[in-house]
Parts: sequence; C-alpha cells; structure tokens
Amino acid sequence: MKNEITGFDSHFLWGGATAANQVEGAFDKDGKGLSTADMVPYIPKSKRGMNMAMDVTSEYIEDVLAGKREDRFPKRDGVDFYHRYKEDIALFAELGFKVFRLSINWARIFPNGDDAKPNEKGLQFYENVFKELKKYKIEPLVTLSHYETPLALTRKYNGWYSRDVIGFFTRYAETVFTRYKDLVKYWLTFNEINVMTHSPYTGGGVLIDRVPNKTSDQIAYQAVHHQFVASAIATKLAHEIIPGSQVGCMLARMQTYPVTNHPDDILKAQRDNDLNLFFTDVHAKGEYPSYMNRFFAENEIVIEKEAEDDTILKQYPVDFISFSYYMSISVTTHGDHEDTVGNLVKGAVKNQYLESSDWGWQIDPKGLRVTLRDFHNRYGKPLFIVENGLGAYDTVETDGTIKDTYRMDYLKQHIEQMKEAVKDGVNLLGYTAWGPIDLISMSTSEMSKRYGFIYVDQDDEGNGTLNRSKKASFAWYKNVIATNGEEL
Ligand code: BGP
Repeated sequence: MKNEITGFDSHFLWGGATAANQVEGAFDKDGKGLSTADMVPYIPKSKRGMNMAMDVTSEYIEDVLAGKREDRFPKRDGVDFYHRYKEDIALFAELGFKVFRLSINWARIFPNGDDAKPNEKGLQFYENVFKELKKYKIEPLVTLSHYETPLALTRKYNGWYSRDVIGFFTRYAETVFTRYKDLVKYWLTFNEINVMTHSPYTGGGVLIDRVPNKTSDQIAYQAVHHQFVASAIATKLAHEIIPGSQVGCMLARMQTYPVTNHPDDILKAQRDNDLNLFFTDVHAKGEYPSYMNRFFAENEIVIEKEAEDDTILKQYPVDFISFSYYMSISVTTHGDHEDTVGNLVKGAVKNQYLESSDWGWQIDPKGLRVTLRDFHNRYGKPLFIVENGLGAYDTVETDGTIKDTYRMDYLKQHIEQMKEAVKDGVNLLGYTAWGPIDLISMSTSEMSKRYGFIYVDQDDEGNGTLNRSKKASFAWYKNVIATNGEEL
C-alpha cells in the first residue's frame, strides 16, 4: 500500500492577526476606559530602549494622567480600525481569509475592569465587527487579553498581581461568551502569557515598584498563576456557554538553541526552553511541571495558591496550543559572543548561520518546523500559529507601489517549513500572519515597523491620510490562500 504524504487539508485556516490596541484607535470613544497599552510612552527613536513598556512606573502613570508629561498620549492610537473595519474586512475577504484574529479590548467592555455593568457601546462595536466577518464567512479568532488590562485595575489592584482580578476577568469572559455565542467559536485567553516574566506591566498591568520587598520574578510568577487560574475558568465557561467552542492558550515561542555542543550549552538551552514551555505545559497538562520546583526554590519564589487552584487547572486544560513565532534564540554558558535581539531576550547571542531583521530578530524558518514538531510530540494537541511575519521598513515608489519582496521571502520560507511539519504529521489548525494591515508596533510603538500586505499611510508621529493600499505581497498571499499553500 502506498502512503500518501499530503500538505494542508481543505479546512486549513489561513488568515491574519491583530490586537485591538494596535489597530483600533478611538482610545476614549463610546465609553472605553484607558487600558495599560494606552500608557506606553512614545519616545523618539534616538532616546529609545528596546521595550518601553518596561519603563512604565506608578509615578509615570500618575504624571501622565495629571498632564505633567509631554510624551504623546494616547501612545498607540492605532490605524482607525474602529471606524474603518468594514473597509479593512472587505480587503481581508479579498485576500481570501478564512480566519481573522483580533482582540477585544477589555476596557471597551468594562471601562474600569470592576464595573457593575458592561458598556453596551463596546459590546455593540465587536458585535458589528463579528457580523461583518460573518458576511464574508471569515471565522473570528478572538483574544480575550492582548496586553490590554484596564488601567483602573492596575491603579486600584496592581493588575494581575492581585487575585481579585481573576473574578473581574472571568466576569468579562462570561459577558462576551454570552453575547457572542452565535458568532465566535475560537478563543484565546492571554496573548503571549510568558511576556509577564519579561515585562509584568505589559503582560498583566503589574507595577513592580508597588511591591518593594519582592523580586520581579516572584511578582511575575504570582501574577501568571492568577492568569492560569483565570484561563482555566474561562475555558470552562466557554465550553458551557458556547457548545463546540475551542479555547487555546498563546505563547511567545522562543525556540532556544545551544551555541555549541558543549554539554553545558545543551543543558542551558534545555533549561531555557523549559522556562519558555512552562506556560504551555501548565495550560495543556493542567499542572505545574516538576522542573519548576528547583527554579522556584533557587530563586526563592513561592506561589500562593488557593486550595481549589490545582483542581481547576487539572479540570480545564486548553483545547489547542497557539503561539507566535518570529525568531529563534541561541544561548551559551561560555565564551564571548555578540548579543542579539537588543535587550528583548536576556543572554541571547548571535547565531552565525542566520540573518537578522532590521530590528535584530534572527530569521529562522526551520526553527518553526522544529517548534511544531516539538509541540506536537510534547502535547499531542492541535496547534495554531497565530503570529508570524517580518517587521520591515517599506518604501512607497513614486507610482505608489510597494515592492515588499523581503516580506514575501520571509513568509514563503516559513510557510514552506510549516508544510514540511504538516507532512511530518503535525496537527496544525491554521496560520494567521501578524499585522495583515500595517499597525503600531508593540515593542517600539513605531508605525514604520510594518508587517502588512495592506499599507496604511501614517508615520511614526501619527501624521498621514490613513488611506489603505495594496503592497505587492497582497496578491502573493491571496494566491497562497487560493492554492491552499501549493503555490508559494
Ligand atoms: C508580539 C505581540 C504583538 C506584535 C508582535 C510584533 O509580541 O503579540 O502584539 O506586535 O509581537 O512585535 P512588534 O510589534 O514589536 O514588532
């Protein structure tokens, strides 16, 4: 008997991914409260570190609110998706999208996070968006929390460091599940949940300076524990309220390689991979992995849990695993090596075999295949690549065209490896390219770091017509989808 090894099946979900705070704008319209993302400072490039969200402090927030700072505010006013969603969705439909990933900005629904009643205008906005998607048979994939904790929860409770936030989040989740039960089947709980340990403010609206006697790691892992419990409760609620719904977790995957074959390097890479996979391990297996006991002990981290937490985690694991993938990381225990990816990942060194993006992210399509194979073997659950893409400077030619061949090359190479992984037997639900329409960068707040197939006329200072136009990659991705990944 001949074995057929085929590529993507006919239900494969092709599409694109965004986040509310990076596309919507209208940060204070129709009853929306401020969210943590609205406060990230816009700092001119010359004065900039890698992730400005790390610089947010209690004092900074109070100063901005009191009008004492001159940094632009709001910091990320998006690309006006709030008013132009019909035009944008029509373009996604033209691309042939089967799925569109977006987030609900929690502060549109509960402006202060702990309000007694939801904000109807916020609920109506997303209902309109989901109905518009339905018109074109595009399946929404909705992130409940994409770095958008209501700012009031940060000021009042110190965000996810407080256990109280579990209750506010699950009420928000219940509200949107109930309202959109006929419109949305696929949900993600927390975007890149592991970012909490890199930047607790970004990941959970947590201000380290408010807990002076504890280490940043102690604070971050406690906040993440609260998110794990909230994620499990949300999974339970989704299954109860929306029959047939699918809930996933979401990880910023940092595939980590040893620089040499020195056993110390191998062990370091393995340990760093564990620290990254800890998050998906808890979500998928419903318990804390034993390798974390030593890490917690050595770093004097004690997680405060309630009696029922372990049972909740065990009872409601996620249905699928999703992740973002932009680059791989290389680490070593010895020798001098050139640092890479700025300060984004501590201790990451340059991999001599890989090229880098203009922002120092090391491009590694085969690393995507490695990750897919690993995840498949480790979890045995369906996988979903919900972010991947190349942030690049685009040049508009005098005739208005944009020849972004570099973007097509990047995506082509990653999709090729994704196809190989599927042939290896990996169960992959879909692929949503990051930022199908240009949007505000998460790590740098720049507009000029672009990912889109659709160009948006806006510069780093927020000037421009906001007109949309098609880049060369538009027709290319359209054909990829039309041929189900056969023609790349
Ligand atoms: C991920 C975030 C996104 C997104 C992307 C690209 O970490 O989930 O929100 O922005 O990275 O990053 P950047 O915008 O910094 O280029």
